[in-house]
Amino acid sequence: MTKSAEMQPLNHLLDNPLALRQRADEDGFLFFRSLVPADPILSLRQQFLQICDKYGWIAPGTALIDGIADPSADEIEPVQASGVSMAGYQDVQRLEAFHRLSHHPAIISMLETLFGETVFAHPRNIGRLMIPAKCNVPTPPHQDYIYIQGTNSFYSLWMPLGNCPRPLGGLSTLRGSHKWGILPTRPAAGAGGRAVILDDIEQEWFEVDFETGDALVFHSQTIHKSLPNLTGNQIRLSVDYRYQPASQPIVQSSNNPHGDVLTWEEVYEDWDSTELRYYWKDYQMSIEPFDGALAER
Ligand SMILES: O=C(O)CCC(=O)C(=O)O
Repeated sequence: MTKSAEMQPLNHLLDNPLALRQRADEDGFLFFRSLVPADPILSLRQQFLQICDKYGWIAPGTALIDGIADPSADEIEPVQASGVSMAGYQDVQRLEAFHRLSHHPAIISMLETLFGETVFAHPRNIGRLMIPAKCNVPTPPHQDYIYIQGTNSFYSLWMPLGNCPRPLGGLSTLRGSHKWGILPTRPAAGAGGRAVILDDIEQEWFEVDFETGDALVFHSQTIHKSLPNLTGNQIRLSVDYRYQPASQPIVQSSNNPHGDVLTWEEVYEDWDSTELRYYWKDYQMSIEPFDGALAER
């Protein structure tokens, strides 16, 4: 049986580490309203949409900030489940503000409370510009662990760049699923290319109408999926970032740009600041091999 329920904001637990950890342990996800101030999010939204505009994916005569797709965007061949072409996604990866947002003090402070130790922000950040075109289908139910590995104590943070009510296709999580182990998968369309097999499992999916600044944080093994974009013409813009306790091992690819679409040198070419360049080299972390078979079992 499949049910859906509303995610409840947990901002009141931000100064109560034990209660926050208990909730994460019980449910496998945490939802916060207005965790991050709107300014850096809306500024990044603008930058993502300028990239869409550069490639002609914005409907002429519409306000850029509304993110209304041009029907010609149907011809895009998206890379790395980013929703956009290789050239467009390389432009996203070059954005300093995109990488900087993953280090926002409000995010790091929340994760320090959750982990109770130094937080390591993976530099392999993912941006999604989900144009409602035939090439972009909803993200199937999956567990991030099989794609990331290293440690199962990492958490993913998903944040829309702007309001994301349910019909725009926000993220939905399956409560308690982080305790079910690594589930078998089958090939599926959408991000990751595989779906967890849930045929006989009773499922309680949690959803919410996301607003600018809201963040969903979930355990590496929590099953999650996106809702379908039912708007017909609005682009769903979001980021997903990953974090782990700095004492835990990591795989090498988590320190590479997502999808290896550029080298770090190329990513950094036009950055104003040097502060975040190669920051992960300052951490002494043990490097684990990536198990390719696990990603396809
Ligand atoms: O944004 C999406 O559609 C997928 C995001 C996701 O799977 C994740 O954050 O791990």
